[in-house]
Amino acid sequence: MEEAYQNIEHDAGDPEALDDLMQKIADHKGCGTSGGSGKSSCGTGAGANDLAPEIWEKVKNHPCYSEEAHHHYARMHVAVAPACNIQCNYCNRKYDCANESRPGVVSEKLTPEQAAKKVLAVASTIPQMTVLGIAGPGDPLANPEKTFKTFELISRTAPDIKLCLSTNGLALPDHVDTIAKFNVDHVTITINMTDPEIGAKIYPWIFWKHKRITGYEAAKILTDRQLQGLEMLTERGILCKINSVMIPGVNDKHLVEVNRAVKSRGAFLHNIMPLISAPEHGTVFGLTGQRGPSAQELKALQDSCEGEMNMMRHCRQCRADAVGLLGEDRSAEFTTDKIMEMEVNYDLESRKAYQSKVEEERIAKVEAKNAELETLAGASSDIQILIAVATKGSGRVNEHFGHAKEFQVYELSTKGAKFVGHRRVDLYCQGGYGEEDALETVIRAINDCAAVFVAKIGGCPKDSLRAAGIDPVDQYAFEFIEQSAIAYFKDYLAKVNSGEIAHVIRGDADIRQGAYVPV
Ligand code: CLF
Ligand code: SF4
Repeated sequence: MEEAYQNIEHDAGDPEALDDLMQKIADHKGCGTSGGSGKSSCGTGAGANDLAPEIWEKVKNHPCYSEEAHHHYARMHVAVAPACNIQCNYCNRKYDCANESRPGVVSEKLTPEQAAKKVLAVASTIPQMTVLGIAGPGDPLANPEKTFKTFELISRTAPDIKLCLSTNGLALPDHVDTIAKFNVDHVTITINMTDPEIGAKIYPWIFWKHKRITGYEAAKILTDRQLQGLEMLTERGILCKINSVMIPGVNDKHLVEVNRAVKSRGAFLHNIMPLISAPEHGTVFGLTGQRGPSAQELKALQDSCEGEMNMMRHCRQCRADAVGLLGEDRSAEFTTDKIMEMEVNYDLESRKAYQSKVEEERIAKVEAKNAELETLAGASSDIQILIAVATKGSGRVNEHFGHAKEFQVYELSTKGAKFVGHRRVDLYCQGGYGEEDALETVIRAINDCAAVFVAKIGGCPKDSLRAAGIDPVDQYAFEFIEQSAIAYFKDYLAKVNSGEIAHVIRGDADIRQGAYVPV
């Protein structure tokens, strides 16, 4: 297998450049620990002026590594890796890898050659698709031939696409050199524990050195291999993101320790995701009634870890064959049948031209936000509110309430508008009429928000939202989200200060647990 990879040049750069980059990543580790304004200069929300240029170059159009980028750039996954070498209690083999995906079956598994064709077809149709990830449906490194063959084909035919990998980490130390050789410079490791006692409650077994190992011993091997793999990757200047599944009563408190352990080993980002668990998924946790966290439980844990390290909060737990912006799924447009009939016209120049338009929009968005933020300068208040936003991308309020499949959630304060999560919902509008049951689930999903920003909304849902204490806001239709949110907050504060409205502390909200049904 190794010989097949020899023809790919390892382009990690000269040793001095690598040292320099590693130093910058190491410096990055320091942010957030000393308090003050340094905190805001790292993590997914960071912009061009906040990160070392080399790191910014790596993350600026990666939708998972940059929250800001995820409004504009898309990723795709190719499902070339069916086998797995461990068992997680939140995974049912019939379903996507739950580490990286919603509980929905992968439509079809691909050969590396089919995957390479699919990447070209998507790249020529979606010019803002910048990242190719392999994330299952099993573990990519339990299928190394298929995974690296796919990377080899794509790095030859579509060299502008970043390569990304997600793994449970058991086999990681054996493949770090190959990962570096293929210029895969973004690797996600799912680490749910560093304490094998806790690990034994999450992983019934691992398959290691041709043997099935269970219990404490299995979890000990897994955690040792995960942390070893992380250290090896960061030593080589490869950006690492850690995904952790928050399982209330099992590892929720322990994840603060996990956060410290991965931070100290140079991880760039930590993504704490909610366990999604329902009996219909057929998982151990689903069948035993293990619940997932509420929206506020998840946010509280993410906030508590943010003192150590910035957190990814925009993960959509996507399918192993997902295509598109993180909040959308266009995989049904790119089935193998359709791809085989497609005329593929992979044109690097037109991709670049499109992306430079995206950059112009992105700069305009940041300028608009900063200008609005200046008008808040000097304002002093402890009040914070959450708002929900209906958007289909580009950082604008551009989705109708009834068409929203998810809402993005922003926290507003005198510091500005900060993205803190998203909530998947059932469609309210079903073929032209409003679905009242769906409206109830939407309200439960955004119950912790003071307002919902939409491009358009009908009279009935408006009344129901108001009755639930949520302000339906359509005055910012098609405007930039953050600029609008800051303007709204300024107005909100003025009304509270004048006594026109009372500031109300909102309650908790639901994270959707049911199986995802693509529409
Ligand atoms: Fe895919 Fe993962 Fe790469 Fe992103 S997903 S392999 S880093 S390109 Fe992203 Fe999807 Fe969350 Fe993963 S939103 S599940 S974090
Ligand atoms: Fe499932 Fe992924 Fe866990 Fe393997 S690593 S058992 S595919 S969730």
